[in-house]
Amino acid sequence: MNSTSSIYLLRVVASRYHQLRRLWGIYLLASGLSVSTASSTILLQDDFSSDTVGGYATGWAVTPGNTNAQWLIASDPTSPENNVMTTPGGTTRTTNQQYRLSASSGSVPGLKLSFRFNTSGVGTGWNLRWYLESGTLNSAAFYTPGYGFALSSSSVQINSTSGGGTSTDQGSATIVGSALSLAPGTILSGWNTVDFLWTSDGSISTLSLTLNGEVLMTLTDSTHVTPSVRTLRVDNFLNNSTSGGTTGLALLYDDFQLQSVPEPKVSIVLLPAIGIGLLLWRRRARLTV
Ligand SMILES: [Ca+2]
Repeated sequence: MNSTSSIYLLRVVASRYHQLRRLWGIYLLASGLSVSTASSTILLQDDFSSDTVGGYATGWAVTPGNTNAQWLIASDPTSPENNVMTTPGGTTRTTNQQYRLSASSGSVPGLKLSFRFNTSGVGTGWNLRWYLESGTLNSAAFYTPGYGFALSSSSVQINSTSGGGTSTDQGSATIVGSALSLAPGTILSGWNTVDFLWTSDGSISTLSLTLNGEVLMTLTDSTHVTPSVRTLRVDNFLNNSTSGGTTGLALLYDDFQLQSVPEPKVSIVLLPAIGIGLLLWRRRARLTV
């Protein structure tokens, strides 16, 4: 581009500032829409419809070294024909870990874990912790790099997991940012829907936890900037005050979906070129009328 055309372009941009802003807004909107409609790859999904009530959930297992009972399939108390997965429950105090290996996602721009949970049988003495980890577990207390979240009836936090590089390094989970107190009633008495999103632009990760359609927590972290997952892992804690049946005092889970998602900022790099191109096309079209 020579100096004359450069000056011409600057004049066009200056004279069409408001149009350019509008085009920018339109493109941002289109970019946002493209994120939600761009192809996502489902890495894992499970609604337990092919499992048998009273049996084990296919593909789910007790974390190695954990002595607690494996989770079972139960009927949804609000919709008996629907199969759900339930923690053992029914004991005074239960800590329990389960995991499910998925096919390796490789390195992807983002990961999204979604599921439903129901705490109607466990009062307020519970918490659940879900992690997307890049390694495989070989011990009940063995973490590998990734991110996850912890949720209770009164608080939420996002965690970074790290370490786990050798069989003698059990790794750890640490809080990223601060824990957030939840107002009473935030956790619904029936089914709740969780979406945990981990995206990265290559230099920083953005983590977001959504509960029942409302974002509870969003933060950024640079500990891990390449989303990948090999292990979907959960730790539960139940502090039941009375004994109960298998489904009476247990956390219930259903409708798991883990997908790789596109990184939302990629398409925005094209914005200036397309915006100016549209502007020049409009100006040329107007001058040639
Ligand atoms: Ca189901």
